[in-house]
Formats: sequence, C-alpha cells, structure tokens
Amino acid sequence: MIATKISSLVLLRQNGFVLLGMKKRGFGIGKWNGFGGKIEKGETMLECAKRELLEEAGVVAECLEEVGRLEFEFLEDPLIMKVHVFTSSQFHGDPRESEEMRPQWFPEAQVPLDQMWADDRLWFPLFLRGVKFKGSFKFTNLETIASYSLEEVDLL
Ligand code: 6OG
Repeated sequence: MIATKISSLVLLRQNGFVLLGMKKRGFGIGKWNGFGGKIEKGETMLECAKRELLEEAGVVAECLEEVGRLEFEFLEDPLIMKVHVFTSSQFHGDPRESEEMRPQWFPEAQVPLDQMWADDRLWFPLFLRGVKFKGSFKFTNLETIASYSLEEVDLL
C-alpha cells in the first residue's frame, strides 16, 4: 500500500499581494510556498490550516476558505500527498520568521514561480483568478512532472 499524507496549505492575500514563505528545512527546502503541514489526529482540515499558519508565520487567519485540492504522487519514492489549499484576506498579526519559514509579501504579478514547486506554475494562475480548482500531479522526481490533470470546479 502507498503511504498517504494529508496536509494544508494557506495562501494569504491582501491588496494585490500574496504572502509566501521560504521553506528553511525539510520537504521543499529552498522553495517559496504557502504555509501548511500535516494534519494531526483529532483535527479538522480547517483547524490544521489555522494551526500551521500560526506556527509557521505567527499569524491568526479569520475566515479561511478552501479553494483547491491537490494530489501529488511521487513515483521514485511511493508516496501520495493530498493538499487542501486555503486562502483568506483577513488575519491578525504581522508575519514573522519561524524555524521553518521566512515570510515575504509578493505582488501578485511577481510571484516567484521559478523558485516554487513545479505544479504551482500550473495552478497558481487559477488561484490568483479566484476560481476553485482540483489537480492531480505525478512527479518523476522532486522537480519533474510526468503527467497531470487540472480543472476549475464550482464545488470542491
Ligand atoms: P511539511 O510536510 O514540511 O509540509 N506541499 C506542496 N505545496 C506545493 N505548492 N506543491 C507541492 O508539490 C507540494 N507538496 C507539498 C504541503 C509540507 C508543505 O508543503 C506542501 C505542506 O503545506 C509537490 O509539514
């Protein structure tokens, strides 16, 4: 059986900017990404998203809305990751650096896609347009997508 990992990913937006973090350690090190991580026992997906955002960026989000579902399969090292993508433009606190992430606001037109996961180049434009999306990506290694499907949806 292939191991499955379920994680959250939060992308805050405000006034034409999107908050990303430089991953300082672990999976995805050296890439800009939203804030998130693995769901814990007894937690809802929304609770996981809020907790990870607070732990990694020091920010408390209000009204997180789920906008995307992504599934990744890594063919080299059999693992399936299911990632629930959330967004909000309302939050408390100033983003601060944590052991895991260094936050930075980027203008929406200057998101550093060349320093992000390869799948982000495909779904980020949908996210920025404000539509909901579902995607499934097979990676041959950490940098290369072998095949994928991606669709806009009304309901997740
Ligand atoms: P930890 O396992 O370090 O959290 N994640 C991905 N995010 C994007 N944009 N693309 C991917 O393509 C991803 N794979 C994983 C989920 C890992 C964080 O990274 C996200 C989690 O938010 C393969 O706790």
